Amino acid sequence: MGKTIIISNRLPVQLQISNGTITAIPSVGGLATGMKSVHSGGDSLWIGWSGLTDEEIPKKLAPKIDEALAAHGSSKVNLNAAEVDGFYFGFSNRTIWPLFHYFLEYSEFELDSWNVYKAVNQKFADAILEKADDDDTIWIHDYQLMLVPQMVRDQRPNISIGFFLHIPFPSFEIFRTLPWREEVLQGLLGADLIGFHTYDYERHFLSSVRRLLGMEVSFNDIYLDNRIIKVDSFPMGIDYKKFSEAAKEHQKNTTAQQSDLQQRLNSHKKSTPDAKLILSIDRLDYSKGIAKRLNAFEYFLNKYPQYKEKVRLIILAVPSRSNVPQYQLLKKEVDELVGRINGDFSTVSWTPIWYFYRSVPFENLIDLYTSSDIAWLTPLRDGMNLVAKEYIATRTDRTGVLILSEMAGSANEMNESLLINPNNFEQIADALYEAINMPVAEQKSRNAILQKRLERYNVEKWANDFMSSLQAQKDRDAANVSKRLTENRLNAVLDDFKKAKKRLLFLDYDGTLSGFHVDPQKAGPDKGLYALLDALVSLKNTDIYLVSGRDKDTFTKWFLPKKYNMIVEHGVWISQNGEDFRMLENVKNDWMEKIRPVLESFVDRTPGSFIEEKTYSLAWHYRKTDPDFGNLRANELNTVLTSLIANDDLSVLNGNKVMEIKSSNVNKGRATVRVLGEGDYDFVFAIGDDWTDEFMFQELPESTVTVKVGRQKTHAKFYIDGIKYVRGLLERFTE
Ligand code: GDG
Repeated sequence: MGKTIIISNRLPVQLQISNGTITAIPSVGGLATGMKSVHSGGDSLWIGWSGLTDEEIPKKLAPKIDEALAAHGSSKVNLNAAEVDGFYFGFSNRTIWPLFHYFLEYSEFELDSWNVYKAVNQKFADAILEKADDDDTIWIHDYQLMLVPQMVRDQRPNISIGFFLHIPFPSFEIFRTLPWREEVLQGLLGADLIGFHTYDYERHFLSSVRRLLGMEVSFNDIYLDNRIIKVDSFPMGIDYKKFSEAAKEHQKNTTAQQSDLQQRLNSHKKSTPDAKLILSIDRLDYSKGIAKRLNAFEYFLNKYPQYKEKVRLIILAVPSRSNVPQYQLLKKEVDELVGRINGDFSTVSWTPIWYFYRSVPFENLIDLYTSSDIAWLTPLRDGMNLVAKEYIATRTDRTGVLILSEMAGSANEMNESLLINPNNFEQIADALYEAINMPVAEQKSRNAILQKRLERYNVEKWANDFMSSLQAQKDRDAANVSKRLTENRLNAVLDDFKKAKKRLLFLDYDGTLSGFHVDPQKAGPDKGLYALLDALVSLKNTDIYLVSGRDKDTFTKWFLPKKYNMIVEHGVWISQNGEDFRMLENVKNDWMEKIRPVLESFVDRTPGSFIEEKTYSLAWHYRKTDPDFGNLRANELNTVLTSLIANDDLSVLNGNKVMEIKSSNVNKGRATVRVLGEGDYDFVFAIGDDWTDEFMFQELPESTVTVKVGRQKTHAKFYIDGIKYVRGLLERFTE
């Protein structure tokens, strides 16, 4: 078993330099805790930035820092101030963060910061490569490092890589505005497993992969030439025990043991026993909806004036990214709003909002959670929102009401809270009213369900689930490898080929000898392909057949002058030794009159699709359509055709982005078997990539060497990774 390497922008350790000495203090954040089970013992390493730029680290201390970090199983990536600026404050936080949180108007598309982002991602990748062995497992975290998976994959093709995104993945319509969208997707696709908090983010990502890269996606698998990538959702949990235990301990504190903050909260509660404390905690970030929340609070006070002096809103806004302009503006806006609302509503004995702009120690966090009657969290977008989960975990007597924005990932798992749309002030005001008046029994029954779920699916379970899924992906890959046409297996095939007295090779054309083009007429043979086929055809005692679903006119033009043997239209026509095509199967085409108008109606209603008319079949192509829409229409067409052709001897072939209607007694399997019967062959080989080639793989005799191009499910004996390996393979026969 190899080791585990975790990579995140920041290390789970805080460095402090004072009086020339270094201390490394482990951070207490959710991620660090969650990874405990993964990052423990001597067989794991955490790589990240220490939080200090090169300029801030005195030269003399550098080796000491490495030592101090090593003691915590950590290793640092060095970044200078310019790198931190372009990579972190620049591309990560001025481009990706706003874009992925749907703040399109805040997203800056600066080439310079993109270049720094790329360079710094390469630094992280290099740091991994320096430490990684082939059997290690790499887990890369978050939006700052989206290019790292592919950078590592380039150098270590077989290493196991997982990636988890902690923020939302936006809808394709948003993501497509990024100038470097393809590069970002390609970067992520270096991973074997890509994890998101919710199914929505997962499906947005898959949709972008299909639409922008044109890749094949089946359920939550992405098919690459030589790998299958799994995409899944893993909703991150919290360290439940830590919060619930801290709350229990907190209750046992004597007055003397209580914090200053707790004593103040207590005296406030004592003076106004029936007043409710409403709490909100977030980093001061525009995605968290703090300004809107303040406006909504004002709206509530106007709509339900009876609650003046009966509620108090505590806002803890934790300073964050304060050198990004939007955050400075937000700070100003929030300061002003708090000032204005307090000015408008305060009385001699009441200030409606207590506003803290700072971060507080964990102890105070627990004071706030346990003292507040209501937690009110209204992010406009939030990957998950752990504060919501932490509040519930600290409510050991099960009282308390959570009002949560449905735009937070955690809303998916917290249905028992009061879910609101953060833009709907009317709804929010009513939710506050409901929370204030919710009977204790109802609070308890809601929280009981929430607590049970949070306790079970805690952060440790989350991390373990991700790691087991990554392991399963590795195992699945290993199982698949058993069918790969490896060098050893190929050598055995070539041996049989050489020994054979008479050989027969069937070669599919599109997707095997030639790549797919949006316009099928452009996928004609190139010089290299002619040269390869000439070499194969000139082999002694060897018959080569091109086997295709294409129409005979196209193949006549491309290949008849070369006198290659050809089977076209799935087996309707055959041409041997340069003779004109003759019919291999007796088929009719009188059914076409009935089917053509149906296909035409689908072309009319499906932009980008078209009909290809062959002598004995009709094909509806939809490669150029919107992928979702095309699939939807293909399903629809399938249903329509199935009922239409029930009494005819016709069948529908579902190929790669094409549906073809033709006589049932025509297929590549039947045609190749007939050709096989014409000679005394003792070596037979067939290669193809799509569904229609499966007929060959199934119907040719067991002794045939059948090869699938790509990793999809197949009846072939072997597979090769992708079309780019086909010609190299066929060349081996000519050596
Ligand atoms: C990102 C995504 C996703 C806050 N103030 C103090 C303090 N905290 C702690 C909370 C909580 C954490 O910080 C905040 O986590 P969130 O999940 O709410 O939000 P982000 O920081 O934006 O995190 C988010 C998360 O990644 C995980 O994937 O959920 O959507 O944006 O744990 O307790 N802790 C202390 N003092 C404070 O003043 N000690």
